[in-house]
Amino acid sequence: MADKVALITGVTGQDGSLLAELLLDKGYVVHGIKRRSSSFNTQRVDHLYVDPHTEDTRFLMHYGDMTDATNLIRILQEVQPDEIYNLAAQSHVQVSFETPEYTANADALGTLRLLEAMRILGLGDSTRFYQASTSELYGNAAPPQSETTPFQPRSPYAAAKLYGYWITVNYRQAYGLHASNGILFNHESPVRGETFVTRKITQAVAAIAAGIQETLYLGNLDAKRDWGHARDYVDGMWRMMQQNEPDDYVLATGEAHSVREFVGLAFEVAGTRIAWQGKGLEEIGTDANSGHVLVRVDARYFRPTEVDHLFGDPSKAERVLGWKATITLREMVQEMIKADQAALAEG
Ligand code: NDP
Ligand code: GDR
Repeated sequence: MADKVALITGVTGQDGSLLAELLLDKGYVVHGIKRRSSSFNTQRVDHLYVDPHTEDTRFLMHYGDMTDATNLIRILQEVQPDEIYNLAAQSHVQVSFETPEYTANADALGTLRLLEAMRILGLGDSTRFYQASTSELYGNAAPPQSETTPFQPRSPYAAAKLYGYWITVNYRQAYGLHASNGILFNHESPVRGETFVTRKITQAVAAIAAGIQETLYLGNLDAKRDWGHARDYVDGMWRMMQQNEPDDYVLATGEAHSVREFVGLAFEVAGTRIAWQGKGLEEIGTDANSGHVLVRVDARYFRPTEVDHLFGDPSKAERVLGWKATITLREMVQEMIKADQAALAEG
């Protein structure tokens, strides 16, 4: 039997790069879509790339953009994938308040463009589709959130992803596509984007320990998230695509922590105990030994509407997919800080 062929949109992102590694390990031929950029944007996948002129490469990249339908149609026609993983998105919640129209174009209409491309090319019977849906869909809904919890999106990002979720469900119901939503809670890794809160914290902890940064500025310390490790989550995506029937699944750890707790854990892993004082914008986190102020609150990082408390109920994924988060929060924080310290040491 021929090797399976996967197409990953957003292959240069955190999840895209980790999923590409997983699928290559499983013997897939992996195609990825990357955006044209004036500077290099393929650092996360450069190690997977083999020069196609010299060796038999199983990892190929195509220029493309979720806002360009004809380009998506052409790539799908060329690649004829068995599985499509739609991971490309303007994925930053706070940035979506600044770029709501672009976010809707890439995240909502981009999903529609891919599904339509599958239909136009008659790939409905041969190609399976994964949509990167998100716990942000739940917004204000009380935790724990599961597949049956009603969505209450609280940002332009979440509203765009809501369309992506429902258009995926609609194409499954209307045209019988094997199209599934993974409703994934926050997942992180050493290759997490530097402006998401976990990586911002681990990079700062490494830099403060090395004496090259004094203070970490953050927004809402009270927000609670269910943080897992991205390696576990890309495995869950693949499992969804191996099911005979398409469906929607929550992937989560089932545990929530505040941003404040994450900060405390990250400093603790690096050998510093944080003592908290004050409230609101005046709150500070100090080194409990020296009294130095290491953490301050900055109003610029607050969002017009916040999602206060997310933690997921992954029991359906556990039951049907045999999936469970395997990496603990502490293990993940240790891995992230170690990687950030190593990067600093390399200069
Ligand atoms: P990243 O932000 O790390 O990666 C996003 C990817 O999408 C990058 O490859 C980016 O390219 C690409 N991209 C952005 N806009 C476009 C566009 N217009 N056309 C083509 N490609 C584009 O996100 P993650 O890897 O963390 O997340 C993957 C997906 O999962 C996203 O859809 C995200 O919304 C969703 N998600 C993520 C969760 C998480 O906790 N990580 C949780 C739930 C859902 P470039 O590298 O050039 O910027
Ligand atoms: P989130 O992740 O919005 O949950 O979206 P992010 O790490 O950006 O924020 C998590 C929480 O931390 C609070 N916070 C800060 N956030 C950032 N980025 N920077 C700060 O300085 C800061 N201070 C406090 C935020 O207010 C928020 O409550 C991520 C993305 O990957 C989405 O694409 C994905 O869909 C969801 O996770 C699930």
